[in-house]
Order: sequence, then C-alpha cells, then structure tokens
Amino acid sequence: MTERRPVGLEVRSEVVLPTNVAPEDANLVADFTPNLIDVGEHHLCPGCGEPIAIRAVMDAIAVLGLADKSMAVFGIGCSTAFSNNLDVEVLQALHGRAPSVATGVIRMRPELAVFTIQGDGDMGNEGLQEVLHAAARGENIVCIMLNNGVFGETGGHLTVTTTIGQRTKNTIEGRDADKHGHPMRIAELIAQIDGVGYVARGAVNDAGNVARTKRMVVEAFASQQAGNGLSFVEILTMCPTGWFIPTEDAPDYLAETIAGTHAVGVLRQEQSEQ
Ligand SMILES: Cc1ncc(C[n+]2csc(CCOP(=O)(O)OP(=O)(O)O)c2C)c(N)n1
Ligand code: SF4
Ligand SMILES: [Mg+2]
Repeated sequence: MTERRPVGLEVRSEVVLPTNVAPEDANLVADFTPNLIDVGEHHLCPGCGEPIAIRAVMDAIAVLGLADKSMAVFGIGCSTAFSNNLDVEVLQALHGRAPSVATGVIRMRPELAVFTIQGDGDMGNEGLQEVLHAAARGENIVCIMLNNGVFGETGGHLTVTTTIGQRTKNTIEGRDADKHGHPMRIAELIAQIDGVGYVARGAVNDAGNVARTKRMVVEAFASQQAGNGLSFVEILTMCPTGWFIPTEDAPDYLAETIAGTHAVGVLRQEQSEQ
C-alpha cells in the first residue's frame, strides 16, 4: 500500500505506542489504550473482535489529528454498546440508516471527518441501499462495516455475508446456497461504484492483520479529508458467541472460514489531485 496523505494533514506518530521495547511500568490496560477510548466497563463478550476494530478507527483518528473534528454515526448491533466508551462525538442512527444520517451531517458540516460504524447485518441486510446510494452520490464520508457473518447481538443468525457452510442459529447444518442463497461480498460491491475514493477489507484475527487494518483506516480517513468521496473499510471481526465456538478458536475460525470468502486487501484507491 502506498503512503499517501492529503496536503496539510499532519501524522502524529508520537501517539503510536512503541512495541519494540519493554514497557517501563506495570502492564495496565489503560497504559496501552488510546486516549480516545475509555477503558471502563462495556457489554461486549470476551474474545469479541469489535473493540479491536473500533480501536483501529480511534487510532487512525488520533494519528491524523482528527479527534476534534470527527463525528461518528453508529448503526445498531453489538458495537453500539461500545460507542459510550469513545471520546468522539457520536450520533445514533436507526437500523441500516447510518450512511443517510452521515450524509446529512457532512452536507451541513463538510469540514468534519464523518464516519459510520455498522455491522454486516445492519449495513448489509437492514440497509444495503443506504450505503450503495451514499457511495454512488460520492458522499464524502468514511463507512466502516464490522463483518462477523452473523447478527451477533440478536443471537447469531445468518446475514448476507455468512459464508457457505458457516453454521449460524438458523443454518445449523451450515449455509447451503440452494436453501439460503449465496453470500454477498460487500466491499467488492462498493468498490465498483463510481464516486468511491477508497475501499479495503481488513481483519483483526492476528497482530499482522490488526496493523494492516489500522493502515487501511488511516488511508480511508486521509482519502475523506482529501475530498475523494466515500471511503469504505470492511473489517472481519471475531464473534465466538454467535459462531458457537470456544473463544480461543475464533481467530483461526475467522481465517479459515470467513476470510476464505471475504479476502483481505485493498480493492480501490483513487489518487488525490492535491
Ligand atoms: C427493524 C429491526 N430489525 C432488526 C432488529 C434486531 N436487531 C438489533 S441489532 C441486530 C443485529 C445486528 O447485527 P449486525 O449488524 O451484524 O451487528 P453485530 O451484532 O453482529 O455486531 C438486530 C437483528 C431490530 N431491533 N429492529
Ligand atoms: S455476540 Fe459476537 S459480536 Fe456481539 S459482543 Fe458477543 S462476540 Fe461480539
Ligand atoms: Mg454482525
């Protein structure tokens, strides 16, 4: 991936914690948590990938110095419960409608770094047309989709991204294309729309993918700040509870099952004219 930033956007490298030296103090969670995340209680399950993905977003905002001009619009899913732990402005949208709410915000306040956070069920099942039309209109927002292949919050049901053979609450024997249809690849769908500035798919199942995903989110916000239209980052996240597997198995399950259909990588990157 090329390093490309809009002119005038300062990268604040000092907020990135060094990982090549041992920490001098005790390893408290708070010591390793970015300033934009409050480490107080939250309601997500142990082993859930969503807080890791959201941390990547907060890190990107901090690295680019966008905290004071950022505005989050959350959809409805497990990640919604984490929005109270973030030190950025947050709006709550109805199911599937976050890109439309974000459209209203960016049109009134075009200088802001407006972004949405939705699950695959919220974005792909409940409101797919919202993000597609926002992309086609070239709305200058960043859309993040946390893809765990299930409606996690409501018990682990099939979504549009559930992979063939994946067990869910209502596909106990595994998704069967003849009975349940084929999975949609949402990032690929959005990448072919004119008016889109940046599209990538990351994952949070291992340290390498987390680091790569952070770079993708930085690129997405940099593209938004350069005015390139809608940026989209899909992030594959673990949901051991909704996948009905032991927590420790979830990272490998993601690699072997979900990522086999939803491949990680950069799908579209428009060059800024600046
Ligand atoms: C109109 C409407 N549809 C569905 C629901 C139930 N509902 C709330 S959150 C949710 C699951 C969202 O799943 P996803 O977006 O994949 O997020 P996850 O929980 O997996 O992170 C559902 C089905 C609802 N409350 N109202
Ligand atoms: S049900 Fe899944 S997505 Fe929801 S908090 Fe638990 S592990 Fe995370
Ligand atoms: Mg989901």
